[in-house]
Amino acid sequence: MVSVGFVYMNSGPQLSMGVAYISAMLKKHGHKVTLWDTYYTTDKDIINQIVNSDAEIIMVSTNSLSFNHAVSITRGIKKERPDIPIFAGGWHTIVDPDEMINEPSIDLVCIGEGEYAALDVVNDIRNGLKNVSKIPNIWCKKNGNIIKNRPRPLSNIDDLPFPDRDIFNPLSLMDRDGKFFFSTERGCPYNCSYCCNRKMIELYSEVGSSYVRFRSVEKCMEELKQIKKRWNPKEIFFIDEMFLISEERVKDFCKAYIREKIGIPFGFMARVEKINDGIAKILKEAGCCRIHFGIECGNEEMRKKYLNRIMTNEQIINAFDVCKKFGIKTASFNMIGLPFETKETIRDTFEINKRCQPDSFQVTILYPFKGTKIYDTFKKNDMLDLTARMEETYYDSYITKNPNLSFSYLKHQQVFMELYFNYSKFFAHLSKIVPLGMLNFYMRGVSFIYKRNKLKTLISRMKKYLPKI
Ligand code: B12
Ligand code: SF4
Repeated sequence: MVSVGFVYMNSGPQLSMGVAYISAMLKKHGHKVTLWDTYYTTDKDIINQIVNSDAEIIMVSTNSLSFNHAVSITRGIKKERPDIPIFAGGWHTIVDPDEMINEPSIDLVCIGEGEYAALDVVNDIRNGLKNVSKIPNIWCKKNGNIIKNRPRPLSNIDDLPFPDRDIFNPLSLMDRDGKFFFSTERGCPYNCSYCCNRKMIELYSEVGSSYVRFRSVEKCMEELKQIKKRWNPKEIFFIDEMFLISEERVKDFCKAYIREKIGIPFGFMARVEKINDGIAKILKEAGCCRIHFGIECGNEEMRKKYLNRIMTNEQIINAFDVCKKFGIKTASFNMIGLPFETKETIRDTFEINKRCQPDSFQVTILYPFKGTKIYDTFKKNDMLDLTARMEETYYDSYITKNPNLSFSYLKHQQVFMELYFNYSKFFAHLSKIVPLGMLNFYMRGVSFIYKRNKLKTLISRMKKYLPKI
């Protein structure tokens, strides 16, 4: 048995499905896993506790936004305990493994999915990590050199043990609205320019593996029944990139959901092209209560040119109408601050949402991640400002410069739209008295206060107690 310390860079109180799967795999093979979660513990406490623990290896899971924070923790640990190997994985390692392995406090990185790679590394600990330079998916340092092993062909997700939710703080198991995360699939076949998914597709095509993989309906039902018995959540949310990829599978899934009497309302994210009356009816009968759609940008041309999202406004409107018809709630996800965005294209995003009337709405200022096509577009056009503000969520990070629009204009439009659509009935009444342009102008004061982090967090926490207007 090896004692593993896992540091999870958590910007919200949310579990990481990746950490949960890796922990399950390690525990299944007799290892001990202790989690340190940055949402609940200060860096100082994490470092102190780890250096005084029995951990024989430290694993760190970080995305790109929390990379700097992760490094400040790994450096703190390395300073006190240079003898403990530090092993990093997660999305920043996937999009920029070079930056990760060149960080002096990191000894090993995992360039893709981690369950089997982590197991091989942990099994090699007692051997003094002599074999790591041969473990697929692992990059490591040896005698001053960096060894870059090939990717490991992808596994069948049905062969993995069910994710270990027990290592997390129970508050992380559900989001603020009580949605319990569940995974039925991995990967997505689309190629949106701002999505890191492409990195995984490219990585695994090198070894002939398809990144898009499904769990069998039987395995999903078995895990769902366990979850129902143990936690009985009021809603399940499938965190799959693409729950609706295969209509046939969704039909089988829904039939089984009814047959096995799971009975918990569920929701998921989907592409608008994938919804129609037939599938919506089946979903509704099985208990589907909400679908999250990415509209992203209301201007068709811009959506296609810069985001590589090839869908029409008509398809978007139809998806929202179909959901409304079947009583399925909708959420709309949007981005502003696209390359060469103008006031008019932001207005298009506003208008399409006004037409779609989502039940909930989110708009972020586009944050281009390294390794994505849109990052290259911003870079090529000298529209990146890497000295700019970076926080651990993309709601508060902004690293682009737009030739047409200032940051404060974008921020104001973000806040205006968030308030307008999340309190749409109130604003619909108000805009009968005050013209929309004027309303938008007078909201500047509100958005200035709202964008101060503390107030924003407070409002989002209070949201669930506020009456829906
Ligand atoms: C569902 C989802 C969410 C959910 C649940 C997230 C969760 N923590 O599980 C919610 C909505 C909460 C969410 C939030 C965020 N997300 Co998100 N999310 C996803 C999505 C669609 C699926 C994630 C998933 O569950 N995958 C399946 C699991 C099994 O895989 P995994 O978590 O990647 O873990 C595997 C590997 O990464 C690796 N691994 C991970 N950690 C480690 C550690 C070690 C030591 C090793 C060896 C391996 C390893 O092994 C794991 C198992 O194979 C991905 C897109 C995608 N393609 O994955 C985006 C994605 C991961 N999210 C992203 C982002 C940016 C965020 C936020 C920062 C957004 C924000 N709020 O600003 C937050 C951060 C959340 C946090 N807790 O800190 C980006 C990350 C980009 C990047 N370069 O960093 C992605 C890739 C989307 C994108 N833009 O392309 N997200
Ligand atoms: S549809 Fe979603 S998951 Fe798929 S590539 Fe586009 S943004 Fe990524």
